[in-house]
Amino acid sequence: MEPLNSLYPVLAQDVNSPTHPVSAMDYLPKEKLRELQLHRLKWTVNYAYERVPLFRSRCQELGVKPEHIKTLSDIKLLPFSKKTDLRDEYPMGLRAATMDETVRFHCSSGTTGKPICIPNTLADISVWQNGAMRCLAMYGIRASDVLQVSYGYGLFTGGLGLHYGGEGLGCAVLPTSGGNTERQVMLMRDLGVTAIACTPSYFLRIIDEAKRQGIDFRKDTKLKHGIFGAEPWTTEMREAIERETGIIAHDIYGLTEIAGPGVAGSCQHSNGLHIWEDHFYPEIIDPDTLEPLPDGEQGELVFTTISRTGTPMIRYRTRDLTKLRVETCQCGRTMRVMDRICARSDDMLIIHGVNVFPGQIEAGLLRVPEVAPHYQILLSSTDDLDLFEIKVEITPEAFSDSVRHMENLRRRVFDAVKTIIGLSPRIILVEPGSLPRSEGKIRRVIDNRKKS
Ligand code: DLL
Repeated sequence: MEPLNSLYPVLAQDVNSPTHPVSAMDYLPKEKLRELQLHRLKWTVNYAYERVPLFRSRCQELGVKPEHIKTLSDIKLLPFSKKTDLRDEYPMGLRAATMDETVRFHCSSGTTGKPICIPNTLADISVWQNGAMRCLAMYGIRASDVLQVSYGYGLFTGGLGLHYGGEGLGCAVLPTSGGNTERQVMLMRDLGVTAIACTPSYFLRIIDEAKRQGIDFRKDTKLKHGIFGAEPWTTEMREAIERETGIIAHDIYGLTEIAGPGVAGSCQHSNGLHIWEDHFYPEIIDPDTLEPLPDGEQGELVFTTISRTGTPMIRYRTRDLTKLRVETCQCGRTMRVMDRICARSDDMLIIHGVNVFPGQIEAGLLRVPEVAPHYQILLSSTDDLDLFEIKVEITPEAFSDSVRHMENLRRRVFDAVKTIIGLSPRIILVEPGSLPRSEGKIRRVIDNRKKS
């Protein structure tokens, strides 16, 4: 008898090929891709103009009409949108779909003020699932994999996004959500989990717990893949995780406003992420002049959703800083690659007049082999002086009672950071396990400086 599963072509094992329905779009010839993007862009602009009053009135202020969009580069005629628009129009001012067409809300809290709320239609959920499935397929994940989803489920998009992606590929999904780390590790081992999806910082917490239980990832688990994102993390962090556990640490990117996890993902050939451009049209702009920048130049990432109907977002300023690569990827996918995102413009710290991103500090710290991937950046002020301190955990093997050894190590950590940022922070080496851990997105910067 024909097995029931064969009715679903996505469950085939050779999913990662140009002929497979999940991955085929990844390889769409460039001219076909541009044609499709233009068609979808025109459709989206017409749709949003008709249904979203704020977009229509902004276009009218600029004297732009949907029929002015004739080529992809005409996108620059359109107005930008920002997180504050979603806040100002809270809860549903940018919604294009009716309540009948809406099937799910996702919200993100942000750090201050009102949350943003994004209504999704069934078609949106399917576009998003498609993005997540294509990422997982690209990582090498198949129907035979057991996928533990340790991103939070709920208003946050991490849990449900990876859940739908995993189920769509036919994986056995273990929806643990975040927290209860002791049980997470037990289930990982007992159910033969082969892939885990969570924030990189939560995975560090899971590594600690596995050590506490005497579990060796290489010998006692079947874990092969980590699907990490939702917060900036550096190449150095990726290497530290891979060294420690023997897994491959893949990068997944997304944001609530545009879909959720699965807007872009890393492939094995580039230390960057393919953007699923058939749904999410990327631009890089100069954040000061707002002018589009050519591929290869670093700036702010802007997305236009070209196949979403619940809340179409047009020229949405993400605040994430990156560049689009000029060269095509060796893997053969035609979808453009962006550099991994190690910084957001709103995370930039100005210390003693110098612009510093936490990722630069992380990169410096993790170049010292004795440093564990746990650190905290502390900023405070006395009188008019900024105090800049970094607390750093070191590995249990490197921790010692010898004052000379520790002072030597402290000096090397200081030099590694100073080389990158050009500033002289006070480095405080702390005991393994003493800094706070996170179950979701971690907060590594504590800025208690007086605001002027
Ligand atoms: O963090 C969606 C997500 C869930 C992505 C799970 C990946 C995995 P938001 O809470 O709306 O959505 O936060 C979006 O998180 O603008 C970036 O600043 C940051 N971010 C997301 N993925 C990455 C990544 C989810 N791979 C914001 N690398 C984005 C760096 C990331 N930053």
